[in-house]
Amino acid sequence: MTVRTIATTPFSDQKPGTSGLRKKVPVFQQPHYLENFVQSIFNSIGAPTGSTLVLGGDGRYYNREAIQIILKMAASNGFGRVLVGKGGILSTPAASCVIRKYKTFGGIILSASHNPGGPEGDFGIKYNVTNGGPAPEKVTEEIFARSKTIDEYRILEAADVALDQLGESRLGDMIVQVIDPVADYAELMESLFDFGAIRSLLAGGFRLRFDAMHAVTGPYAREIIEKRLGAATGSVMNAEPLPDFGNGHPDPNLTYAHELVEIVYGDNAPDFGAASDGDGDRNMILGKRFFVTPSDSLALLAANATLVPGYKNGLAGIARSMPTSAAADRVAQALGIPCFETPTGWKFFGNLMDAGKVTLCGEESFGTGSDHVREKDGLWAVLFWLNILAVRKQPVEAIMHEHWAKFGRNVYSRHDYEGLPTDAANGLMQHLHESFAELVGKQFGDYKVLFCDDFSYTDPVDGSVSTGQGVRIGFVDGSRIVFRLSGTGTEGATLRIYLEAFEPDISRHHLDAQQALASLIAIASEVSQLKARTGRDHPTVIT
Ligand code: G16
Repeated sequence: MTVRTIATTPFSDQKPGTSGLRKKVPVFQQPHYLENFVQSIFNSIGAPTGSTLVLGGDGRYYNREAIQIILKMAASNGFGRVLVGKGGILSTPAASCVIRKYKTFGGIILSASHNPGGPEGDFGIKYNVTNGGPAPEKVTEEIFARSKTIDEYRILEAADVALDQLGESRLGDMIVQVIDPVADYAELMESLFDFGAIRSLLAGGFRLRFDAMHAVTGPYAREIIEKRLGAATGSVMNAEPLPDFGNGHPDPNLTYAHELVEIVYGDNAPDFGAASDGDGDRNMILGKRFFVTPSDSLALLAANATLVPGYKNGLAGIARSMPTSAAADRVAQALGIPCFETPTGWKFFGNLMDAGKVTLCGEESFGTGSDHVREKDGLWAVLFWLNILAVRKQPVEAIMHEHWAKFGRNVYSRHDYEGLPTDAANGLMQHLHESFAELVGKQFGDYKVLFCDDFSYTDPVDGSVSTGQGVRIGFVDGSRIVFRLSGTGTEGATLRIYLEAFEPDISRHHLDAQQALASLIAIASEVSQLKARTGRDHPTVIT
């Protein structure tokens, strides 16, 4: 086997977004495209010779081919061992778990998360650092810088590695160890949650449906929910991971997980419903005909954490992304613990967790997690809920209403406008920036604007500063509208409008969020000149 050094020229578009580099499959299939990016990762991370790397992906189209290329490049870049999930599979939280457990020199995860897959769909790649979390901005910037000057990459000339049986093989001087993608993760879950209590809940007739959306969590959920916890066979639906996710859009929200939503809102609805995304780090939680917003879910988990063995000693603190509602802040205040507000992106939580400042983290984008790994974790959130339900023995809706009665309700919704022309979306954001001075003090019906800004964050641990993280319009009564462009899309631009109003009045807690937020929705559209600039007056997705 010989190492070949291949001459190449840079691609100008290899800037990682909110979570790694995501592009259409045909972009990644261009000669040298994937190789350039992988070599840029290796060139910038400086792994000592003989280091171990974790490698796996969500099984989407091009996963297997990419794994073979990366293995051959790792073997010619000095790695001593690669732990690769069987069949090339590792969910994002499981990869984080394996990196931490075996103290590897980070890992490469192949996924475009919730974006659709298939030959014309999306593919993605990201590097996670040694703490198991997504690379921080200074690392992704370095990777991008290297990608702009790259002139060669190294790859071993060798036959493909067999990925479908467990065990070790050699690739040049490097060992490839094919591992069970589920085992380490399942063991970690058993150490955090009271599996006995959840087993009794399920044995007592509690019914659930978990929608794996033909993505990576199928094998994990079958093993944990059906096999170890004893849920009825078939409780996990769409459990077979498929390269094109069965032509679906593996985004666990009310629009794209409609099959599950119909079951949970239908006759004979189960007591609990949940879904996860392409790579298993997102979650959606549903009760019988009831949707729990991700912001409320974070607050509820925090308020009930001591009911769960892994968190019985309480929480050090909570962190949430800026557009996530302040429901968790109210819980933190009641518990007397700090609550941090970070930019969007799980990478911003890593330092806070490593420094022991926070235990739970969450984002409105269907992400919840804790310091057990350094990624958000879909199945973990589902098990956390099941553990709480097993202890409290009340329906999801009743638990949520009790929570609101105690803390008040942060009524919340996000409106997404997908596939906008990039110029129109940038123009809209620019217009908002230019309106700051004029907006402050302005009255819109019952709402008076208190402040406008573009969110920036100084990391309290390393002092790094991140600017331009989303336009905020804050009102005198504490309500908020936030505008942000998505950093994970691959087609045009996606505008996200986040709406939040605090409702202390218990007699209004049953109101539908869209109704309760109607005035703010109208204000958002007016101040951004939405219709005139985008031609749209209705969101693609409402959550
Ligand atoms: C990624 C990040 C999340 C972030 C989300 C936001 O999620 O890991 O931390 O909240 O993107 O996406 P956008 O920029 O589109 O609003 P995932 O699940 O896609 O990896």
